[in-house]
Amino acid sequence: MKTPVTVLGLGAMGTALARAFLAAGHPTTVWNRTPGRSPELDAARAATAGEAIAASPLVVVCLLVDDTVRSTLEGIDLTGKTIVNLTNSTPDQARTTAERVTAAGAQYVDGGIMAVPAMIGGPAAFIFYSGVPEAFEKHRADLSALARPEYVGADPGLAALYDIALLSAMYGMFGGAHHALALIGTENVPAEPFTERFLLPWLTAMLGSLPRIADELDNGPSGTAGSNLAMQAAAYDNLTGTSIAQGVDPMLLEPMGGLLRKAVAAGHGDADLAALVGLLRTPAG
Ligand code: FVH
Repeated sequence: MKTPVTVLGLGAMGTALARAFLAAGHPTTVWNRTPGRSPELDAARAATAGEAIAASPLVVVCLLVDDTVRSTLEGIDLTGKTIVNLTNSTPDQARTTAERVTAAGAQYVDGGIMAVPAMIGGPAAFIFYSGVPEAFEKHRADLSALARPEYVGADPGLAALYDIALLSAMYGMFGGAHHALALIGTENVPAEPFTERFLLPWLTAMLGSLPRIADELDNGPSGTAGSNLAMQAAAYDNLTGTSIAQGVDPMLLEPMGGLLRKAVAAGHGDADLAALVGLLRTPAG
């Protein structure tokens, strides 16, 4: 028999998680603050979070924001449970929730979902986990019903750090793409062919340089920069200038221009893009 699981939260993501557990044959109990959500799920319905938690050794929590996780679990006896919290959190929030959950008798594993609801249970989805290693290993196979599990360490804050790093990269990428689409839109260039023929191939080619940047960060520079920062800083003025001339807000472009100028002023004009990473770290970071 498959491990019974409880899912707290039946928003878009919680519903997808419950559906994946059900499809994998797990006896599944669900609870949602507002009753009646996702009536199509063939799961046991609990009237309270406490009743839902009592039903299963493995409890997956997926609510909107972190503080609601703590208020939902407040006062409930969690003895012997494994709490897997897949709610978006900061590393510090995850550590605080881990302390509270541990004090209430459970083992805590935090998670960061790298998927949208439609991807859950499919091959491209993965989830970062961190926290009590024994609890994760005990439920690794159960959690595999949701997405490929990627355990990143015992510190409960690590999964959130990995998650937020990838989300930051995604928003930066979409920010650039959105700016490009706004720019070509000023001359009524249709978005679809531009995206298919130029934007996607260009971004894909540029993403190919990420392993070289990572290698330089880990092992130091190797050879002369093909596209040095002084050249890039000089050309960057044309990006912001064109944006303003075409009536597109340069708000998404400006931070990178500022960072390039800072790098050149700090003597990194001959360096490659990897040199920018160190400049992003504040003294306390
Ligand atoms: N959907 C996505 O694409 C992303 C993918 C990556 C992971 N995120 C994170 O997953 C968390 C849940 O997201 P969601 O998409 O399920 O969000 P909603 O559909 O808006 O559902 C929110 C649920 O949270 C419940 N809730 C809200 N406030 C409270 C509260 N004070 N006490 C108890 N439950 C609460 C809400 O319940 P209700 O409004 O129906 O009563 C929903 O069940 C999130 O961290 C994403 O960042 C999703």
